Amino acid sequence: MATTNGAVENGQPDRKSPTLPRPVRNLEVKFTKTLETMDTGKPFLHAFFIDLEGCIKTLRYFAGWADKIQGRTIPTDDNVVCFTRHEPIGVCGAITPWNFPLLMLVWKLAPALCCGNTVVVKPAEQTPLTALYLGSLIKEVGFPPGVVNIVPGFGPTVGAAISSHPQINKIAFTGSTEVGKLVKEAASHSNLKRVTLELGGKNPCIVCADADLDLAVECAHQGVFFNQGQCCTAASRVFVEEQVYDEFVRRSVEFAKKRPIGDPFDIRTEQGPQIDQKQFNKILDLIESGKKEGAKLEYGGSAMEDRGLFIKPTVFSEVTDTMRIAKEEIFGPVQPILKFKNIEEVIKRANSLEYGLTAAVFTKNLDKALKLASALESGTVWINCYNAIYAQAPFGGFKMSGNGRELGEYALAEYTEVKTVTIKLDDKDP
Ligand code: NAD
Ligand code: NW8
Repeated sequence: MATTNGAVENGQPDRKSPTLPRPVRNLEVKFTKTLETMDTGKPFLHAFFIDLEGCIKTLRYFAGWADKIQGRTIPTDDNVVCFTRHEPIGVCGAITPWNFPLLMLVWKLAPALCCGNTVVVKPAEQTPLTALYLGSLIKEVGFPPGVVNIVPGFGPTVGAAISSHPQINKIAFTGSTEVGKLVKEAASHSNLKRVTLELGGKNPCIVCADADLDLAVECAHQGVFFNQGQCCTAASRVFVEEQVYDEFVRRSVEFAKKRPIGDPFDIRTEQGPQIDQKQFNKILDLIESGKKEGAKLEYGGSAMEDRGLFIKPTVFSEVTDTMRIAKEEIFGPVQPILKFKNIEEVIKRANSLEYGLTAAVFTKNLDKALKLASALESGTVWINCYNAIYAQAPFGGFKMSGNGRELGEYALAEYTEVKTVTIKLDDKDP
């Protein structure tokens, strides 16, 4: 058992806190989630149970890898000893977004450090607080100076300087496709630094007629509205089989109506404000396009009249593939629901965009589930669940949703260079 001051008892270290007494640690946990809510407007309980929990799980997972980064010995047809070393890449840049400020940073920081790299981090200009606070904790626990460097600033200045820096050997970026292209371009024009990108998605969520409809409605609802809709994984194209379409729409509207919106520090709140005026305007513009292009507005469709950057949970039915709301990343609380007739058709439509981050399938039929899991062009396919993200499982995009993988053992490959060492042995008998 661990003691309250984090000391070792019965030979078991207190894994939660190797250095700090528990009362201090609890204060820090509280402070971190408070900062994230202040900075993003995301509900306090989400900041605590999802963002902060996710950070802790990711750090623990990669801490476990730190003494297990090892190469291989390779047999050849020659008289040599051949082995590989998995060496650190060196200085790694990280440019992070505002939707999960600390979590996206930790997804980059943890694998970078456990592979022996140093890191230069630029948090999003909208949300620098938790990164800076983490910096103060890193200093306090005694990291050597220069291992983690936090440089807040704007994209075109600090972000561009990191992307084009000749002595930064790798960059990990999460954000828009547009800026992802700029980062890759700057990397190409400078030193061909390694680039991993985690960009957006227009993620299909496919609900078959044989699905558990209660489960599908709730997962699709949380899948699109979670984090004010500001998720790269947002279920922003819900394809529902025609037999259950009307019932699915009806129940989805019921869910949207009940979604508690308001003060992010109120523990009942599920939805806070959007991140800023620019995103708010973009979402309202897309909602207007949906109305104009003939989608049926089932619920919401506007900002909350009495408050700042809050947008009503919005549900559109009768959405077709050519509408802007079915093609563009909305990054807001808007659920477009489309109808499909058969599996071959929905596979084709789901795969028709250049995005390929995640997909979800709701069905009780195992054959159908596995067929869809292999046919869908995305880095993740969730079957009968949503946002099931684990530190152990790789996460990343097919096609224009990104390059490379974060999390899991696969992430280690993005933070190491493989060196082959070959030793010629003496051919004479010893
Ligand atoms: P963005 O891509 O501009 O911002 C992400 C990060 O990139 C920030 O840290 C920003 O400062 C930095 N950046 C901006 N310009 C840069 C440059 N020239 N060089 C290097 N770094 C630069 O995202 P945004 O403008 O805040 O949001 C726009 C859209 O991006 C959203 O509507 C959404 O569709 C998408 N987005 C996706 C994610 C995601 O998780 N994949 C996160 C945020 C936004
Ligand atoms: C890292 C993250 C998680 C985790 C749990 C629950 C709901 C939503 C998300 C989530 C380690 C372990 C667990 C989520 C997080 C980021 C994005 C979208 C969804 N992550 N979670 Cl971009």
